[in-house]
Amino acid sequence: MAGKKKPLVVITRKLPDQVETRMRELFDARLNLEDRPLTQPELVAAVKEADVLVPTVTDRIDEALIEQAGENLKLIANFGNGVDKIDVAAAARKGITVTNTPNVLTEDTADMTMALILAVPRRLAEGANVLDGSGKWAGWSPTWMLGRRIWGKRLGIVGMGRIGTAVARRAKAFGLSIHYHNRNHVMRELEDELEATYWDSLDQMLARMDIISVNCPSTPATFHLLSARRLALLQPTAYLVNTARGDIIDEEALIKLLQDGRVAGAGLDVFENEPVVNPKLVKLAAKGKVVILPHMGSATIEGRIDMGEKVIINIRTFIDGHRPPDRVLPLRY
Ligand code: 8YV
Repeated sequence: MAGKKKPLVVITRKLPDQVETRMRELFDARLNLEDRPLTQPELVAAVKEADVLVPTVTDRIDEALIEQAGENLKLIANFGNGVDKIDVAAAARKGITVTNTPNVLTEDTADMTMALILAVPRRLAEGANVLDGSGKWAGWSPTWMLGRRIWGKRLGIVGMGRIGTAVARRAKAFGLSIHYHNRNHVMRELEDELEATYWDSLDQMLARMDIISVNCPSTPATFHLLSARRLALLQPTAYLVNTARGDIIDEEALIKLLQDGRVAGAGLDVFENEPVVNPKLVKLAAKGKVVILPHMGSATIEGRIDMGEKVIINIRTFIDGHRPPDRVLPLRY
C-alpha cells in the first residue's frame, strides 16, 4: 500500500479494539467510537464519500440509499453473515460489490441455538428467575418446575445451511433425531452422518416435530415462511426456536398461538421489528412461555474479532483488484 492512497473506509458501529486498530493501520478508517447507530443523513453522507462502507445488521442499506452513493463507493463489506438489510441487486446495478462474514460465526450461533433448544423445554430462565433473593423457593419438590425431555425428541431444522448443519450436529449429540426442510437435499454423506430425514413438504415436517429450529436466511422468499397457516400446523406440545431473522416467522400469529396454549413455547433471539420487541412477547417471557434474547447468536469476542478480520480480508483483496473471498451475489430466486 506504500504511496498508494489509503481507501476511506466508513465503519458504522464500534468494532472490537484490535479490529479497529488494524483497520486504522491499513485504511483511512472512519470509526464509530460512540457505537451510536448512524442516522439516515449520516449514512447518506457516508455512502457519498466512502470508498468502502462497513455496515452491520442495524443499518438499512436499501436502493434509495445506494442510489445516493458517490462514484468512489465500490464495496459494501458487511460486518455480519446475513445481508437481508442490504439491497444487493441495487448495489450490483451500481457496480458496487457486497461481501459478508460467513463461517466464523457458525459454531457460536449454533451454540446459542442449542442453548435455546435446551432452555425453553427445560424452563431454564423460569427456574433461574425464581432464585431472585425474594425467598420464593421453598426447596426441592417432586412435581415442581417440571419441563419436557429433550433427548429422543424430533428436531425439525428449517434451512440446512452452515448454521443449520452445526445445530444438527449438536442436537444429534443431545439425542435428538434430525429432520430438515431445505430447498434441496444436503450431500448424501452429511445426511448419513446426521442420520437426517429430509422433508420436501415443510407443512408435513411442521406437523410432526417436537422442536422446530429456524436457520434459513431472510430473503423475499422466506418472509413469513412460518406463516399463521403453517404455525397452526405445529403440535400443541411443540417448541419453536429462531436465531435466524425475525421476519421469517409471522410474529403476531406466533404470539396468538402461545397465548392460546396451542404452541408449548418459543426461544427467540431475533424479532420482526428489532430492536423493538413486542410487549406481548415480554409478557409471555415473564410467564416462562418464551425465552427471548437480544440478538446474541454470534455474540462472542472471538467471533466478532473473526468477523472483523474477515471484513479486513475482503477489503484488502478487493482493493488489490482481486475478487474478495466472501462476495455476495444478488439472489436469483
Ligand atoms: C451479526 C448476525 O452479529 O451475522 C449475522 O447475520 O445476525 C449476527 O451474527 C450481525 O448481523 C452483525 O451485523
